[in-house]
Amino acid sequence: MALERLGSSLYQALKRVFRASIVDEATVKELVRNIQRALLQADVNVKLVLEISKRIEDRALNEKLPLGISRREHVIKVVYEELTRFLGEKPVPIKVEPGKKKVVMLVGIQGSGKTTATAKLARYFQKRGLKPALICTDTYRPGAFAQLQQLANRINMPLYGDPKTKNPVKIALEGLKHFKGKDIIIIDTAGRHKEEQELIKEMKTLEKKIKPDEIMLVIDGTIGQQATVQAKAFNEATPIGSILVTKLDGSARGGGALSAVAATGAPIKFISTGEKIEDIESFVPSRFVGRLLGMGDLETLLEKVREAEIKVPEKKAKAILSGKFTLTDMYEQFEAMKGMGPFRKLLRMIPGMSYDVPEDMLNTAEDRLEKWRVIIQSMTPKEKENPKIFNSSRIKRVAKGSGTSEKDVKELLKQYSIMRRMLKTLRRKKKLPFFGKGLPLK
Ligand SMILES: Nc1nc2c(ncn2[C@@H]2O[C@H](COP(=O)(O)OP(=O)(O)O)[C@@H](O)[C@H]2O)c(=O)[nH]1
Ligand SMILES: [Mg+2]
Repeated sequence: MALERLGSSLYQALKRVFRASIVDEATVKELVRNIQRALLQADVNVKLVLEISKRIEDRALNEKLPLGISRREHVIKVVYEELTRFLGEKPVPIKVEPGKKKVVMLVGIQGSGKTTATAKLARYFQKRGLKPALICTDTYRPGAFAQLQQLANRINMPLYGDPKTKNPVKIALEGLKHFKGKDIIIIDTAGRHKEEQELIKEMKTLEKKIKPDEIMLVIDGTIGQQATVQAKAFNEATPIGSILVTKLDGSARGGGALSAVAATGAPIKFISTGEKIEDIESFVPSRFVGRLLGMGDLETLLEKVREAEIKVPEKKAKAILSGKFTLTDMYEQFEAMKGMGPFRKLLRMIPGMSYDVPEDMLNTAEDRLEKWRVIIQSMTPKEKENPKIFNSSRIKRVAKGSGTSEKDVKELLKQYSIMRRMLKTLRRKKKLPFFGKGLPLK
């Protein structure tokens, strides 16, 4: 996603907070300035940027700390919450129930991605066990029916249309009759217009005659904050409207488009992030922000950070901080991670780790965790405390004892030195996510 750039600048801004030795007014002000810069680069409207900065700064500096939360955690929480609010309330999902024919009509200016989105939406509901069907009412653009037919065929989706008829309303009404038993019917429209007024007028005519349950405006995300004009006109014109923002993969302006639409109060229900039929997702601001920042859901995040912290006794953590990290410590870390979900997921959720841990190390760690634990169990206390003493006969013995191969043991030892090196780097950066509580990190 091209939004990655926004995500990574926001993340870099937060990272400074993770790393700061103390979190004070200057830290918060610097954070806010960096967030502003990141948002402006993503084409977010200046006024909106000022609004969100003010809220973040006010809350981060003045709000009373919730019980058991450090200033640092609180600042991160505030940023997360304000970005989420910035992208709108959690939209009410389209209620689709088996047998209750829900009719959704897609409108939008030419090239915004309606036809593609029609197929994507159908696929979305199909994957959830529902029976969708499509109607093509684009009688304006030659080849429109063929385009949708091709997409529909790929996902085995029934499609109604008639390239020879010129009357879109007639096709729509016939199609609705044709698809009586379906759960959701998605209507693709022509959208031959290049500007809002005409589009809205056309939409109202269709609305009156076709009477859909919901009208979804498809907005091209690459237009950035300009999306506000369409979204505003649309939101005022129909009470049954929702929004689907497309092409968020191809543009650095996606953040601008999303925030502009959200600011009009129009509910964004879906976003599309690629040309493939599967590239659609329901839009949930909190989830979106979590992913944007590369840190998952906030509640889970804070919870897991604390869990991870509690598992390491302070004395041990201090020893590790002061430079000692043995295989016993590594084993205890593995133990602590057990039952906390996949290693990768856990690391992703910890601030300061999500962009730092090399991908291949995550993969290895996830796959080998169990094997490593068994290998370490087969070592003598001396070996665990001082892995340097490993030679080929010791490796052979441990491999035999643990029912693994010498290659496995060597791999573990290599992994151990990688982890040790990583801890050293983290230590230098003054952020040690696993061993945070009560240490000089706060
Ligand atoms: N990269 C990317 N391209 C998209 C996306 N959605 C649509 N497109 C492309 O945008 C172009 C116009 O899409 P189309 O559905 O025909 O727009 P319509 O005129 O509104 O029906 C096509 O080339 C699509 O492949 C998206 O989310 N990402
Ligand atoms: Mg089309």
